[in-house]
Amino acid sequence: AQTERSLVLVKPDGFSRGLTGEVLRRIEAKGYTLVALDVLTPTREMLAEHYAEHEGKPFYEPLVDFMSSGHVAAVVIEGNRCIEGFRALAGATDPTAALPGTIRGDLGRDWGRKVQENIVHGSDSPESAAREIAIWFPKL
Ligand code: YYY
Ligand code: MG
Repeated sequence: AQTERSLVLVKPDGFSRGLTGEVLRRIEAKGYTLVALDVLTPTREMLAEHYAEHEGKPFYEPLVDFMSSGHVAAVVIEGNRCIEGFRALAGATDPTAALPGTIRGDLGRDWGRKVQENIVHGSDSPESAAREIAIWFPKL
């Protein structure tokens, strides 16, 4: 009953820095299963759906610009409580404040740009996971 899926993205900063393997390594080392993988440059339309909850916020337009600026790796992971578990692996949104030991804390920093580039996205609830997986993997 607790088996869940979560949508993970390696964002353009993480992908271009060659950190996709490191992110997948941490997910697999934690014990979660990879269910689907894709590499693509997301369209602004996809990102508008994905980030609908943030529309109108000051960081929204820079976020869509950044996320559509290059390749991302989209991944569906599976395992009991993997939504909470991956958020713990990812660490806090702000990579400067994210604790060492987390993906953002170990691998991220403030680059002085308009939006926080923080390497990964992870769904935050079962409802968002289902909604997001349908956007990135419509055939799943
Ligand atoms: O779920 P999480 O990625 O940790 O943060 P959200 O609050 O959902 O924000 C999505 C995305 O937007 C975040 O990863 C970076 C960016 N962002 C930002 O640039 N500045 C903020 N004050 C809040 C979020
Ligand atoms: Mg979020």
